Amino acid sequence: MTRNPVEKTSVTMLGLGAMGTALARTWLAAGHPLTVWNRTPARGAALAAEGAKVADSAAAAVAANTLIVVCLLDDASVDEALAGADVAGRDLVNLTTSTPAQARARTEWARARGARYLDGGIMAVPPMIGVPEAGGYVFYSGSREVFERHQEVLRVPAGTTYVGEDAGFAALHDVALLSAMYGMFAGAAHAFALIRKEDIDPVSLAPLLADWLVAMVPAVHQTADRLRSGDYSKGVVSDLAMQVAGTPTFLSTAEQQGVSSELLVPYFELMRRRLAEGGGEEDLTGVIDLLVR
Ligand code: FVH
Repeated sequence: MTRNPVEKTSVTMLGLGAMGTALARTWLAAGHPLTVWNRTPARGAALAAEGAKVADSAAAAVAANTLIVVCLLDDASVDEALAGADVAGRDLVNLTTSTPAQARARTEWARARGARYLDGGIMAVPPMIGVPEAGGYVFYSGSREVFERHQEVLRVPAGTTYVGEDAGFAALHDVALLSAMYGMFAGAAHAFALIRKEDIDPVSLAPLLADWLVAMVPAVHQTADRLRSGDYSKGVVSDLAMQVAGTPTFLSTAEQQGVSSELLVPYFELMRRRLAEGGGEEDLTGVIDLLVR
């Protein structure tokens, strides 16, 4: 049974951590009959009070419905949780953070057991779930059939962005975006470190920093266009030769401020290598080719 009288799809949710609980709540609130399971049963109590059925095993939760959503700590916990479950005939949607290789292997795992598989990468934190204006969404990849069949249900907690039939692509997009985010956080950390010992209020730097980062964001579109065309020099405003010439200023300033330059040095080193290879008239796009082994 996967439909109730008002045609809301029944959902099974495996994993009631911070994210699983947030997801589960949105389906309950939207009127979807919900069966939940969590390794530590106490975490299901609040959802039971809100109307969820609590299964006493992952196998029982999987047996209850066709649509099975999994949101556990990592790929190993998915293995452990599903070890005794019969997933044949199920639509398995796995929102556990994994690597592309783990997602592809999980597709084969599901296929061998007669299940259809859709992988997901969540671009949101729990408070953004069920709050459309927060802008959170989930990358999906793998079975297009599963995605299209359940799109309405999957859209309840957060937006959906399908990125292809290769099950590894959702994880790859997820990790790509989060990697860029860590680069941005690293740059911001260095900026705050530079002013840390001065009479400059971090709160006054913050809006300047945020506005500057936003002003630089369109550069990612130029980078993408250059990667596609293969021409890294056309229309370049700030060329690599000029930028490398400026790097000693950044390193000396860090030194004078008593700040480690360990976050900057690896990137500057790549810029220097690309310049040495003859990329002086390019922008920074050539660094990407040095990273790809
Ligand atoms: N929370 C966040 O900010 C991020 C946002 C982006 C996506 N991530 C990913 O979502 C997955 C789940 O994250 P979470 O926030 O729900 O994580 P926890 O609150 O730590 O809950 C972990 C759940 O996993 C269960 N679990 C752990 N190990 C096992 C196992 N061996 N067998 C069965 N279940 C396991 C754990 O159960 P319990 O400790 O309560 O018994 C929780 O249900 C994750 O991939 C993030 O990267 C969240």
